Amino acid sequence: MFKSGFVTIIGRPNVGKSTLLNHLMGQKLSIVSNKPQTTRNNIQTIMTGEDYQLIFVDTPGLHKPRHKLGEYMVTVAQNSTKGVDLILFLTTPQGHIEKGDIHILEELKNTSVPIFLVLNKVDENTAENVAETLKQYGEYFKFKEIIPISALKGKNTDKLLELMKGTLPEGPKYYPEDMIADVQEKFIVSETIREKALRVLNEEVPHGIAVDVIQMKQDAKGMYHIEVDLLCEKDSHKGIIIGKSGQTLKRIGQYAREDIEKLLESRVNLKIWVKVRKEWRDNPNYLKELGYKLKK
Ligand SMILES: Nc1nc2c(ncn2[C@@H]2O[C@H](COP(=O)(O)OP(=O)(O)OP(=O)(O)O)[C@@H](O)[C@H]2O)c(=O)[nH]1
Ligand SMILES: [Mg+2]
Repeated sequence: MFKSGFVTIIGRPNVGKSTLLNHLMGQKLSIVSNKPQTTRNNIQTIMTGEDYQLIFVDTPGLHKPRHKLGEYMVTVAQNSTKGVDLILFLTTPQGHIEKGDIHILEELKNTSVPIFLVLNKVDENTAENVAETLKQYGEYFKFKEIIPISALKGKNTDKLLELMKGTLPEGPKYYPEDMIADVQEKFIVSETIREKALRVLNEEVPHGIAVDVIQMKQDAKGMYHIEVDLLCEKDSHKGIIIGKSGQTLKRIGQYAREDIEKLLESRVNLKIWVKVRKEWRDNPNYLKELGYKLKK
């Protein structure tokens, strides 16, 4: 009997959803950073075994939105809990129930989809903290399973996978077995550049960044020529992104190129143009253009 199902990974920003997805898939498919609100779209990946297929959905962190981009992010994450076979609710050991989690669990109260509580980052927390958090969440909400893990160190993630397989209903092979993600190379390229910008830049600037791939083509020698617009919200941000004698932008480009070369398995010539789009995060036209639009 073949089993299959959709598993959505939800939780507050920065709890490690994308890290878990990458770890389960054994490769980097979703970008990760130490700043909240890194993931902006639902990212679907596919794991196929002998007799099962799991389709994971990584989602943007659930938070109180402050602009239209944020509203979009929260909507896609909320929509991801509908029509799936399992919800992984990720949180971290705080020793108490986080306020943001109360909102999320309130929304999930009436769903018939089974929910696992996945307590991540146990590697950087004390055993007491972990135990107390598990206890409090367990008393507050009826989870199908409760499991402490470290997505970063791969602790208990095999066990989590076994538990997930155990809940799968009988179902079809939704995707061919050699398919691992439903995103295009272009998307991974733009996300990689955004990830490096998040890494290199401080606080305020990175959240207002978007990357638009305007050209991506391969020449006769197999080298890729990629040109992107790196959009930011203010003239002052543009100055920060470029940096003194262009040093900051150069670093972003260098890190991104290294990763993209690995991804595409060929040499890459990457050109990044920094442009200002005032308040693009609140502009429906810009959002649509950049692919932040709800699928019908
Ligand atoms: N110590 C530790 N750090 C972790 C673990 N999992 C993730 N992190 C770190 O937590 C930060 C956030 O990880 P992400 O995977 O980007 O978190 P996310 O939930 O996808 O965040 P958003 O996309 O912003 O909602 C990164 O710096 C990760 O390296 C873990 O198990 N242990
Ligand atoms: Mg993420």
